[in-house]
Amino acid sequence: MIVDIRKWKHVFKLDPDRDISDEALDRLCLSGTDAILVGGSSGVTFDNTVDLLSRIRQYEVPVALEISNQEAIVPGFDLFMIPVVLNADDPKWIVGQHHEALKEYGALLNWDEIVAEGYIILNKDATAAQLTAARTDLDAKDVAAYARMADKLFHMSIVYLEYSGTFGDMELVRRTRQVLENARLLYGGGIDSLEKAQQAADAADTIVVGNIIYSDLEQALQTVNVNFDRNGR
Ligand code: 1GP
Repeated sequence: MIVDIRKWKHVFKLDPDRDISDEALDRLCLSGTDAILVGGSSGVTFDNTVDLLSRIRQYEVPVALEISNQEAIVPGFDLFMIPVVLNADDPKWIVGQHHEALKEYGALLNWDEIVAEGYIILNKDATAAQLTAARTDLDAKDVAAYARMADKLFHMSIVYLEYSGTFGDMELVRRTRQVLENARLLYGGGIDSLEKAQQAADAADTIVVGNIIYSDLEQALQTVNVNFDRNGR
């Protein structure tokens, strides 16, 4: 399946390391979301990723893998998303892991199925922030500079503002989106209601809904009803 991420507005992110019932998965996959993104910051293995992929594959919804470790690269996804953490202090998360993976698999990859994501992690308490030693104390100008770096310097198709676990600063999200010319702005973090989904949708191009799936499925499903026509793109 050829996947066009430019059409994605709403995405559910599922963590292979967390349990989800068949019934919940059924409702998520049939919800009308644009895609399911599989990924997590810890405990992601080849086995739990294969298991989740095979369950999602019973549905027509596009499914992408956000690769966070080399051992959990599972073939068969529609798209592979590679985070490059622009504000990581540990270079392993900017180019180090990528270098290792390309040494191993570089000649085998189908580049049409791969996109780089310029990640900017902004919640200092998020597991991903700690893992990558991200510098999260950034103002709007800092974030804009990283966003332009991803968009104009590195020609990445995605800039991902990651507030995982907390709802972010929507004014900063809006301002960041304004500096992008080609890249799509994904926002993720703390969307736990339709109201917050709408605020994020008014500021970003695509919203990513994660944790609430596991704590309040009904609220998570509500977020699909967000209206994207209000943000002028
Ligand atoms: C996590 O950006 C996603 O990578 C979504 O964040 O889990 O806080 O919804 P939440």
